[in-house]
Amino acid sequence: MKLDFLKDLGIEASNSGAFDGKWLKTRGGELVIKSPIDGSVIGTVQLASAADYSRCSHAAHEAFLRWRELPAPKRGEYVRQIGNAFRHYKEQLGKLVTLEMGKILQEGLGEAQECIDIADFAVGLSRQLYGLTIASERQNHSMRETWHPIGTVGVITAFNFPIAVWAWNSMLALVCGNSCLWKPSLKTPLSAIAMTRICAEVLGKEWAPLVALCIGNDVEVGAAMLDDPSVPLVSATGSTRMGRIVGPRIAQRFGRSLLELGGNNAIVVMEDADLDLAVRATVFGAVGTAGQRCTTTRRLLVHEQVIDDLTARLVKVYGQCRIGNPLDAKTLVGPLIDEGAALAFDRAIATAKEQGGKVVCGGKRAKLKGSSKGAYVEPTIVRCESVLPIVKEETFAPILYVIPIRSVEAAIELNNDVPQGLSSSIFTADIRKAERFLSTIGSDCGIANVNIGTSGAEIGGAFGGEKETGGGRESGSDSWKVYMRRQTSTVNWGTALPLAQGIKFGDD
Ligand code: UN1
Repeated sequence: MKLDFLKDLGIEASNSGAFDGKWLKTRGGELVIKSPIDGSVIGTVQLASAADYSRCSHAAHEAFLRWRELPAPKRGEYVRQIGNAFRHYKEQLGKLVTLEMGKILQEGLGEAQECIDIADFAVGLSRQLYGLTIASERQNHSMRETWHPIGTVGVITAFNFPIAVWAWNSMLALVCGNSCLWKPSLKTPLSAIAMTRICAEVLGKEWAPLVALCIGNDVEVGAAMLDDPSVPLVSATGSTRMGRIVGPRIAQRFGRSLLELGGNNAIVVMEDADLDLAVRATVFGAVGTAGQRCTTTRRLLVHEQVIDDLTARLVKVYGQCRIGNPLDAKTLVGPLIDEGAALAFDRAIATAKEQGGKVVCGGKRAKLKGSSKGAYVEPTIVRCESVLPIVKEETFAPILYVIPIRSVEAAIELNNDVPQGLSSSIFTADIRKAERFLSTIGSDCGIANVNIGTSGAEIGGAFGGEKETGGGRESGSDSWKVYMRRQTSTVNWGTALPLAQGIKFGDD
């Protein structure tokens, strides 16, 4: 594999895993990074220790104290230049994401584009951090709400989106007047190093500590961040298991957490749906990123009149999906992140069979031409006559459970009958069914779509979900508000001191 492009991104054979405005000489031991494509070594990272973490946190906080005083549109100007730098490096970034995470190149490039998009969004936002004026009940008083920076935003990211989810958080955090401190997945640290280098170059010496980076294990670096009083907000993406640790621990110190955890997303297909669209959306949603998005389609709830037809069409398309090297333009399914993920896939298939599911296609490790050390699996469809216990679990692999339904009401009930609540969609030509799905008595998810799939959201909307998905919202819309503190101010411009609620106190 040609790795020359890594040099353009500043990635070397051995890399420091901590950045506080300078790359530190770290003390946390060496991590060897292997590509999931073929197991080849693509670099090493010197991990950060708890002491390295403290340096990064301190530098980020100091930078914040100065940065918050810069007018927001001026901060936006820096982010504009960062967005342009992302544009400049888009090809290399997309390729690095593919190399390190294993998603196909088209999706790697898509992820780099998502970083560009959120930077652009943040630039506009830097002139729109709008507050509110409120009618005061008291004469000669004015009332308003304003938004202020909060400090250093801790960002914990998962392997499946090595750059985009950090960009959602950090680009907003920067225009809001905060600094960021990133703890990326230990499975994809090189992508984090590349992004940090790009941003640091644009920010220059004065502002580089705003994008601090600390690559280390959960026990030392993760725990330090969760307990760090100078990190008022931690935005964490990962499993529900992780969220159960992160959420309460931050709450313990009255910190704020923004959690984006597991999903178990369903597409509902009604009898009147456009099946061509439903097939395409399902394949992208269930097979894309080898089933490793939190928005991946894991359940297909299909009206009994069309379930056999739709399943047959899907089996045909699944049979044509090429599995292999994700850098190859013809490939649609790359490897899973590692052998552990493939074992989870094996286990889920075995459990589904035990519980009465019928594997309609796939279900095995993929046999590739030539030898490969990657964890390649076949995209799999499991037909279930009812909801099996395994269907309620999120397995980060391309397994789609197909379940019959008789009505839109039954579909909504099943859609909501899982612990997670991230994304959902319905395929129908009937406005009544579509609107019911989106209504108060419809899908209980953070994302509910009509005639498009569950994954591949645009950055303009708020992203996140309910229940065990954690309740956080990041990316577009008014998600920026979680990165700021709100202040309510009442100003008396008169000469009397009337009290609210008409209270008379003393002689007035
Ligand atoms: C994730 O899997 O953590 O909507 C994020 C999507 C992407 C983001 C997924 N834009 O599928």
